[in-house]
This record gives sequence, structure tokens and C-alpha cells, in this order.
Amino acid sequence: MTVPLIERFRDRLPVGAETPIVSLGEGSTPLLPAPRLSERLGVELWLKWEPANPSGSYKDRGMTVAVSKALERGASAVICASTGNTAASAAAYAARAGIRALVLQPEGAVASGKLAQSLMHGARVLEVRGSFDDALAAARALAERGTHALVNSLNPHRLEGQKTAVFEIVDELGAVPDVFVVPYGGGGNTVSYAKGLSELAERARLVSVQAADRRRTVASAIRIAEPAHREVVASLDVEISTVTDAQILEAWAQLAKLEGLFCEPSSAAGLAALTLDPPRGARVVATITGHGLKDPDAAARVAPEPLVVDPDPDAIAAAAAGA
Ligand code: AN7
Repeated sequence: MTVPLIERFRDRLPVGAETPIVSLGEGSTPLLPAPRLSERLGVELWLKWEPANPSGSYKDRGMTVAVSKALERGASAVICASTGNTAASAAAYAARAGIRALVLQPEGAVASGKLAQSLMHGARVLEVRGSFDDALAAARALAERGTHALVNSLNPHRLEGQKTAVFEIVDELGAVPDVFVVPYGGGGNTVSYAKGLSELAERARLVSVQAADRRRTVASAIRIAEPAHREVVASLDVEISTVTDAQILEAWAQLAKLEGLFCEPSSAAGLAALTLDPPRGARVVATITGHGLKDPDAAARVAPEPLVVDPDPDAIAAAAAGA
């Protein structure tokens, strides 16, 4: 049986014997070598494959802790604003806990797979007229009223859970890599990685990669104008890197074609930054945050439609040769 993340890292998490554990088998995700990209970039590249988490993104690490702690305090409902993955994860863990989830998402801006998850888990999903930032402000105001526990990464329990990715990486490599690379949306994951490193009393370069046009990027998961953790990120020893949508899409396609890993576009932001400025000779861990199946429409924008053929071997051979 998969060991729940809270059990695996119990001594480093704010949980006690009385905390009810809400787990879906999160964490303990694969750390995969990336031989072709490593060769191209002249680095030793490892990929922390977070889509292997139960809801398909790294959010589950924090959500298992946040929902368990909410349940411990007697909450009967959680609330979040989300570009999609926090919502899908909150909806899944709330369903598992037997409590309600209220999701506020920017109207028309959430990838279809993520929305399908939230709906199937029975969350109340409301589309807010406005941006993610507007939805987050509303979620915070509502949480203040005490009816719902806020499970955005402003909830410190989220960060506690997310820091465990660093523990796993260091465990598995047997040493701290030279460089960690993560995408930068609201900055929760960046702060969590810094926290994980600091708790291990280790140092490494931590590169956090944002979209050049935060308000309009194709990478909808990180379409966040004002990162909630901006000030904390600025106060930490973190390098911020900025990439264009074209660079994100190129890195995204390369990961799929060269390494056989299909992530969502935002997850490729870190790889895009590495491509621009590879730290040659360094051992690098890039965290791939979410699964490609969450955003099938993004793939349809860049990949050609399949040809339609008759079930005739000659026609098929001819069509295959033309590909
Ligand atoms: C796949 O779900 O903000 O810098 O509401 O879904 O910790 O915000 C998602 C963010 C990276 C950015 N990769 O991480 C949400 C949300 C994926 C994401 C990020 C997100 P943070």
C-alpha cells in the first residue's frame, strides 16, 4: 500500500495522534532521469513527476495536510480560488473527507480536465466574473466569515505538505542537487521548496520561473497577475526567471517528444528557463507540476489533427509514409 504522505513525513509535519488523516495515496512520486534533454542542455537533468499524485498535480501534497487539519478543527466545508489544480485537489480531498468544497474560478479560464475533476468530485463550482486574483480576494473574504476553511496556499498547512517534495528528491538522489527549478504562479510551491531546503539545513540554487505575460499566458495554471507569495519569495534566496509563451510551448512539446512525458503547459516553464540558460555540468531537478491530460485543448492548439483514412492497408501505408 502507498504510504500516505502524512505518515511518511509525520515527524516533519504539524500533525498529531488526534489528526484525522485524509489521504488518497499522495506523494512518493517518481524522480525520472531525462537523458535526451540532459544531453541537449549539457546538464544532469532529473524530473520530479508530480502528475503521479492522485489528482494529477503537486497540489495533493499540501491538500492532504490542509484538509486533514481542517477536519481536525471540525470544518464542514473548504473554499478555494483556483486556476484549476488547487480546485481539483481540494474537491477530491473534500470528497474523501466527506465535507463540502466551494470552488471559485476565473470565468472561462480553467482547463477542461481540471473542471471535470472538480465537478465529478461534487464540488460547488462557481465561475467568477474576473481574474484569478479577483476570485482569490473573494475566497479570502468569504473564509473570514468562518463558514469555510480556506485551502489556498495562504493556508500554511499547504506549504508544509508541499515542502515534502524536497525531502523525497534529496532522499532519492542521496544528496542535494545543485539546482531546483519550479514554475512560479502564486509562489506557494517556491516558498515550500525554500522551506524544505532550510529544514534540511541544505543550500541549493532555487530557480522559480514565471510567464512573461502573467495576465494572458497560454499556461492557464499560472495566469496569476499578483502572486500571493510575492513578498516572501522576494525575501528568500530565490532566482526569478521569466519566459515567453513561445518558449513554454517549445519546452512542453520537447518534453513530450524527447522524454515521453506529457505535462500541462505551465509545468514546462521551468524547462523553458533551463533551455535558455542551462547551468552546464550541474545536477538539476525540474519539478513537473501537473499532467497534460488536464488541458487537452492546449495540445489541440499545437498538434496536428489525425488524418482520416479508410480501413485499407494500401491507403494506410501511403498515409503513414506521408507523415
Ligand atoms: C500545474 O490551482 O494557482 O507558484 O489555483 O497548477 O505554487 O502557485 C496553480 C498553480 C504550477 C504554480 N504548476 O504554482 C491553482 C494554482 C501548476 C499549477 C503552478 C500551478 P505556485
